[in-house]
Amino acid sequence: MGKIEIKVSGMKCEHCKKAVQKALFGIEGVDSVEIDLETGITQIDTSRDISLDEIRKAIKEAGYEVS
Ligand SMILES: [Cu+2]
Repeated sequence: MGKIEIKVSGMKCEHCKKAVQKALFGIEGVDSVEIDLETGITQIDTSRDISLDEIRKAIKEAGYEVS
């Protein structure tokens, strides 16, 4: 349905990437997550309207920032 692109900062390794993925999949309606570790560019496919605030909060709780 929807596509959201954000930039996540603070990821340094595969472990960080997995933590961000896990945080995003914890949000209802997140169908797929593609993360480029080098740039932090994160593409999210969603099956409902998810606010940027909701995404920002989940990522912050995992210990990273949306820039
Ligand atoms: Cu890491």
